[in-house]
Amino acid sequence: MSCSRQVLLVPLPLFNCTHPLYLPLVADNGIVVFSKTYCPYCTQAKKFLKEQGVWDKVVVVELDEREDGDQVQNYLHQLTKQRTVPNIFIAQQHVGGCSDLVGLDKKKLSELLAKI
Ligand SMILES: N[C@@H](CCC(=O)N[C@@H](CS)C(=O)NCC(=O)O)C(=O)O
Repeated sequence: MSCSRQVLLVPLPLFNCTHPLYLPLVADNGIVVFSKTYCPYCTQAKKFLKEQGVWDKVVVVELDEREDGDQVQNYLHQLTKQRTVPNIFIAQQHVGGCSDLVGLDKKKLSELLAKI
């Protein structure tokens, strides 16, 4: 699966601010998926988002392709208490991983997607 919008080496404000929305990538984009290229759950989450017709709103950050991937993953862990990928945000809200995304109640998913 190709990623329509790959963001590589975007500077993220690591360790210097605890406010979630200070993560500008999350603040500025409808859907952000922190991912790893080889991760099957990430592939499944991307497929699900494509099926929802919102792929043009998705920014994917492949942590295994970034020099600062470990730092970003540690930061996400601090921020969300989740260490695994995919780590997904929709409309600035932390959704969780793939199982959380695909398990979202249809109404809740529609409400979130209506905000982006
Ligand atoms: N239940 C999780 C499973 C995610 C998961 O196990 N991801 C693996 C990669 S495939 C992971 O993050 N492993 C730790 C790591 O890569 O640092 C989900 O649905 O997202």
